[in-house]
Amino acid sequence: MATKTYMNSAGVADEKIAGKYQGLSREQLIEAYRLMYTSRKIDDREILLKRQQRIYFQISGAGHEAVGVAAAFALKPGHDWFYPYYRDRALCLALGATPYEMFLEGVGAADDPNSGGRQMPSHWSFPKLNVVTQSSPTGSQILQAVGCAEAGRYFAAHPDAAKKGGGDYREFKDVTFHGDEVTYVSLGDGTTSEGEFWEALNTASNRKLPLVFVVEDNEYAISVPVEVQTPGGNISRLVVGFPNFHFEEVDGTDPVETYAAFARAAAYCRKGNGPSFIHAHVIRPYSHSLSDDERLYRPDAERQQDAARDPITRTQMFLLREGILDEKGINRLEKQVEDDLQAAVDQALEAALPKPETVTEYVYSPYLDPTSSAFDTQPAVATGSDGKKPAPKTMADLINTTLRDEMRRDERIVIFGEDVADCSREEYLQEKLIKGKGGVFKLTAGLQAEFGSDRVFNSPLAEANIVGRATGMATRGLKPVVEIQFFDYIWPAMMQLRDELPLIRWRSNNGFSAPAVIRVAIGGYLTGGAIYHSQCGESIFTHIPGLRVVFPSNALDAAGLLRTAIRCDDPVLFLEHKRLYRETFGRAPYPGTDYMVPFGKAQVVQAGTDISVITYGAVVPRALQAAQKLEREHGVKVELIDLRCLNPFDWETIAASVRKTNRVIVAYEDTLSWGYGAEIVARIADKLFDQLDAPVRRVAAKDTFVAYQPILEDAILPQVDDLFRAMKELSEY
Ligand SMILES: Cc1ncc(C[n+]2csc(CCOP(=O)(O)OP(=O)(O)O)c2C)c(N)n1
Ligand SMILES: [Mg+2]
Repeated sequence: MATKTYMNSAGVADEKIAGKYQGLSREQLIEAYRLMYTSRKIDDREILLKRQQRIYFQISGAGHEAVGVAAAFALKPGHDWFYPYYRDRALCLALGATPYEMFLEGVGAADDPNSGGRQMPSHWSFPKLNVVTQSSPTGSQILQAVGCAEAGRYFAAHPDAAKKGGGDYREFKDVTFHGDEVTYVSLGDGTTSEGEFWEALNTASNRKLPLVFVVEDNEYAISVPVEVQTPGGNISRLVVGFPNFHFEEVDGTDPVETYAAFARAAAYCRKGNGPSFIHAHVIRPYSHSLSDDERLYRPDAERQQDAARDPITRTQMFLLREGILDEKGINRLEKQVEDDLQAAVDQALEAALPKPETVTEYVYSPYLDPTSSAFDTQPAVATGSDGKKPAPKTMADLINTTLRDEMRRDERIVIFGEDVADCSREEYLQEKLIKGKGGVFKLTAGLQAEFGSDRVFNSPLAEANIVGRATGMATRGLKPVVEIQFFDYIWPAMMQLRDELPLIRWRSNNGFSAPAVIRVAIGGYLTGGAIYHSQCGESIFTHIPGLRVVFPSNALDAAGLLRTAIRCDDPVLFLEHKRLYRETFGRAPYPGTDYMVPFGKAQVVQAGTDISVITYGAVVPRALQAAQKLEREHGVKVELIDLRCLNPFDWETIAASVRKTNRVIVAYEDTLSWGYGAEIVARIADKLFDQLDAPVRRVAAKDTFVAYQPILEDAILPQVDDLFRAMKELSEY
């Protein structure tokens, strides 16, 4: 097919790559063939090794080799950034990864640079080359690539932000950036059906980001043909409406033409014109993976048609036809590749395997422990000139002030989310026509006005977009502190939250990390909040290894824990109870610019001897009321424990309390069954069985959603009376 280059909407003319072979030298063409052939032969060796059960999975890059080599020739490893997918073996080889490193991943060796035996083969991660750890969910890399491109641009505009800071995560996060860098992201034709692909096009287009999107179109997603995924069967036709893009549609089995397309695309991005989109038509000669047999859904004739376009034979014929290599030269090159691969396989099969006791290494940062005393500081409340202490502030106020002070301290912090900006139409702010919004709960009010629109800005209404971009930014060393407007709407971001953000460090064996903060407004007791503005569900997130989960119940803790979340080196889900934002309970004067509460340290709200009540969030003030009433009316002394942080949680404080009182209730706002309390109760039953004088009780919401009518809401959520009754019953047991 002929390459189609579309004029971009900015009207900038395409870069012409001069000379024969689109500017590639004869040596480069030979090298291209060597890399492509190596890639194919690695696949062949892996297939053999899999059949011999010496590796455990195989997915090939066969048919996609020309695209990878062409891209690598037009881009720069260690300078540009790469979010490839599993078919990009040739890309990684051409960027500088070695066959030995690839075989190490196949055997799952300790020294596998991709993951140290944690990921399947072809899940690339080469920190030295700026190839960022890749996962298995199709398309989840795309929004992260957007965030990566945004980070590069941010550091170019704020070079001081890249400096190593002291006393927080910045000590362990080296930042590199180049003003003309480009981010490469690739995906298959089937993956264009994922919503995150479209969310990424949206932001890349809107922000004119230097991103090269590459769709490697082999016309199949396992057994599903392209016309089922893509209306009309051609993705190029669907995306042309996106402004600011440069588009290329190319025969991706032709390395020379594909190189030219990449060179034009990269030049367009480097100039700052916007993103590029390369649609490369390729083939898939080896079935989807070794677990698939394409003969079940593709007739021979179709497969033969593909085979006629095989990029390996095509390029070999090209070299012969052009007199660049003769048959002898080809044979010599191929023999050399095969000998080298044999040596690499032999070496990889001898490589040391990872030790079982290392499995939990790098779930969290090995450098900075947010439970340590480094994050334990005292409030410093400034007294006014009149000698008076400042007025107590609400949780909402203190979160806002903490964000502001941390942004002043650390230029790497950026804030985005839905409605978090004061006003996206900056001129209204500048002309002082409006006051500005700053979040639906006003938690980010005034931050855009102080720090500017490149540090505080609105995202599109798309939650995966928020978390995916934050992950990419954090990988590069920024500290995104993003907002999910309502916990009830966190679910579109669930793939990013469950399979990406918390896993970046572990799955790359500490090659990369992404310590972002996700602030989420959560919870009910709102009177009228109903089903979709009242949900809890924190246990779904405490169940994710690698994610810290925090849930403060008062203003002082919110300030201290938020500062710890921002300065620490792990991803944090920071849950803010909407009902507590402006509550009278738990107000506090601003505790100063360095106040921190360590993670995993509970607060004993009131000491007692008769029952332990373990809770957190909006149940804390309710349990306190019930406990006070119980003491007043029945003389029962409740020890009330506010966990404050749910992962990690403070087992020592719980255990000490249960040893003292021998009776325990775990109370939480979420639905009773399978909730956060289940884990705490199970631990108590397991570890403290002989300390108990009564069954371990839970008080929680009914197993339903929160209803709109206040009578129903009251009946569903745990109330002071429910807590009182349970405490009284247990004290009498
Ligand atoms: C979110 C998600 N859904 C399903 C899968 C299973 N799966 C793996 S690859 C694949 C097909 C991908 O097709 P395409 O994007 O065209 O890439 P190709 O393999 O053809 O290069 C599917 C369905 C997955 N990995 N992730
Ligand atoms: Mg495909």
